[in-house]
Amino acid sequence: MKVVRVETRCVTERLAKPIGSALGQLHSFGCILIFVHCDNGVVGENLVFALNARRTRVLQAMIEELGDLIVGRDAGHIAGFWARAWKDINFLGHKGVPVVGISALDGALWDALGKMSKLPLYRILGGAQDRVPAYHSGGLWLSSSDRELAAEAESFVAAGFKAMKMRLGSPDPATDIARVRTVRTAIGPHIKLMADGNQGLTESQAIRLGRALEEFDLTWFEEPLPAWDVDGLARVAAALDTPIASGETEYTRYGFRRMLELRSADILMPDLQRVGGVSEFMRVSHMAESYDIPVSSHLFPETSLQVLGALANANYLEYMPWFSKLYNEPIEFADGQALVPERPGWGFTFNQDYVSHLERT
Ligand code: SMN
Ligand code: MG
Repeated sequence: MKVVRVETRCVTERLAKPIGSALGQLHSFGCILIFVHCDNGVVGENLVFALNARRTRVLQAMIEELGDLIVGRDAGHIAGFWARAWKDINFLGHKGVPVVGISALDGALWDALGKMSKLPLYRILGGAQDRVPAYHSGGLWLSSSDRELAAEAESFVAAGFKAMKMRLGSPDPATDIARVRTVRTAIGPHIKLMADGNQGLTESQAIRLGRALEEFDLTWFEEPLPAWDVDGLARVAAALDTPIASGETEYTRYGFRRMLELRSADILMPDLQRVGGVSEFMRVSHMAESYDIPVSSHLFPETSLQVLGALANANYLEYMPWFSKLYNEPIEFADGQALVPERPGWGFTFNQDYVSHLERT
């Protein structure tokens, strides 16, 4: 099976209501859809995105530029592509946009391999489980009022979720503490609750806030510090009983190796588009296994699900409903767990009608 062509399509999705987070106001996201066409008719699909549709076309150009490394070659030689691309991006750098470009093509090649083999990716990748605990991440934003927080949290429980994540980052830490209390009171002691600092705190602020939040039995305290401060994060992790989760803004095995060596986090959260695709998500997760550290996915639930299904150290799938309309198939849940599809490849295919509709608007 040879690659004959790489196609990309750029669309913008608007959120029904703007969202407030420590990362700023979110009102839309720009997506690049990738289609890797092969000579036997198989098309491998994948998706990368940019918040607020900012610089989305830079990603598109990077993906198209890297396309020449796979066109005319065996689509199943994914590790070969990865190694060639790693050398090729040396001049531009081994983080950021070049790595997103590798991730985009890597994921599409894995989908093509699954479709050609008629197997879901989690089976090709080794297979650990066919369901993964999921937490709802599509709410409990900084922009939610206290009343909205409680109502959203209750609606997630009513929908069958047994875990959910809220955002921190209020100017006064007392407000963050009160908001966590509101959500914990609404859901009771048995539903798992995570909280995301979105890099908004200093080391001492994170330790103080983390200590004040210990009583709420958070499953994790996520990204309290700026992503580059992995040394500071290790000190925060050592100071708190609450587990620290981090890694959504980290790149490749080299970034994660440093986090593991420093013991910066108790849970790693690779993001398929930043880590380096399926190939690098697997490498990083296997490396984490050697430190007895679990991994949780970041965004991209439709694609991350197959990867977590292949990992014995997977703990949670982040369920974010943002991308669901782009796909023909919905994610299915049972008992708070996401079911890994037995369909080939990702098991999720783009809804071409909806994509064409977005292109026209
Ligand atoms: C997040 C991701 C994308 C936009 C805002 C916030 C967050 C998460 O860090 O973990 O979902
Ligand atoms: Mg986060």
